[in-house]
Amino acid sequence: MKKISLIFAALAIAACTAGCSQKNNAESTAVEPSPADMLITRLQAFADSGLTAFGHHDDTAYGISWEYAADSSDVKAVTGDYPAIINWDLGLVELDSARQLDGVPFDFMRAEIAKHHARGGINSLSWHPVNPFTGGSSWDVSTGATLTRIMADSAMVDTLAAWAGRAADFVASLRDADGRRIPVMFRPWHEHTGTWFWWGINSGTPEEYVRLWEITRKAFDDRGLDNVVWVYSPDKSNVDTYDDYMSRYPGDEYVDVMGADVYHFGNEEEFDRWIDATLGSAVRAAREHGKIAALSETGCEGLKVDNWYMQSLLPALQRWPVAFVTVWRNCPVKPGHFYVPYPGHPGEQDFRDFHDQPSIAFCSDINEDK
Ligand code: BMA
Repeated sequence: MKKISLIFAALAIAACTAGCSQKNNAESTAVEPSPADMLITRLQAFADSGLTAFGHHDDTAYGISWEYAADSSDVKAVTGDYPAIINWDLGLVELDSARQLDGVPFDFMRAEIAKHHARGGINSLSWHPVNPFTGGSSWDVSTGATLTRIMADSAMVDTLAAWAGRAADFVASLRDADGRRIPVMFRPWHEHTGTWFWWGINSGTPEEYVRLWEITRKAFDDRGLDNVVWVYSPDKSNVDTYDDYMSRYPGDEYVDVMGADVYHFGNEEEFDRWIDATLGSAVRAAREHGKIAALSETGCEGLKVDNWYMQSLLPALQRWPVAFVTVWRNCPVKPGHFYVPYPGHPGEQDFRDFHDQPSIAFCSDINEDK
């Protein structure tokens, strides 16, 4: 309850501020804020209230020992509540596939996004497109200077623009029961400071990376989309300083959220150092550029660290308060590939304790109808 009243107080202030500035403009007629603006206001209200919304990838699609079971969620099974944010991945949308790269049917995803929106939750999207030269996965870096080669080849640029258009068409198809566009966060070209994706740091110049954002954004703007909140998310790799974090920043006109992708590989000291360098830079960038900060991807695969949520994640969020945090998926078919405790896992109580923190928000905490 405490969490909800905090958010609503902040939302009321945000709404009043927007309303007041409009009244000062004699020419202005009452303009409905776009779905994207409303989501930004909501995220800003979390940040202003000292709340971090918790997110989980593919939460209602599958979990440990279940797949595509109506309204199921490992997070809900353990805490009694859905995550505030569900992330979905668009990989293979660019090829017009019926299922994304981990097998989730796009029709199912679209329906789940509408359901989560209806229950007051927030949806976000990542995208692992294939390598346009080989048709191999996002991790296929065999083509060397891939970004440089794409940008020097107008047919390839056209291919990428068409692919971004397919991602945009999917986003355009996200509608609530009244036919209104559902707001989503979109986090394209993520972890670009790493070397594992074909758009990574060794694949081209900063300018060529920024071109990717321009091509992508144009496809969305050409379709008149007004429901997208854009997230920039460097990985901790090759980010020691603020300048490293900002080195491939596409610009304020392209970004709403300053993210950071930082995983825990079992060493606390290392995790803390990465968090301070990368998430610390995201928080500073958000402050200096008037954006929202987030820990856009994190987790400890297989929860090999006892009490990871309370002992590692919570202290990181206390040092660097951000509007949201997202952990990766609970995969039923890759043994040990999970990031939240499931029923019967020894970390259940730790995760419930994390859920109960006054600074951490799950779905019912952010539902404005409650
Ligand atoms: C990775 C793993 C893979 C998956 C990919 C895209 O982190 O979870 O199994 O295919 O993300 O979702």
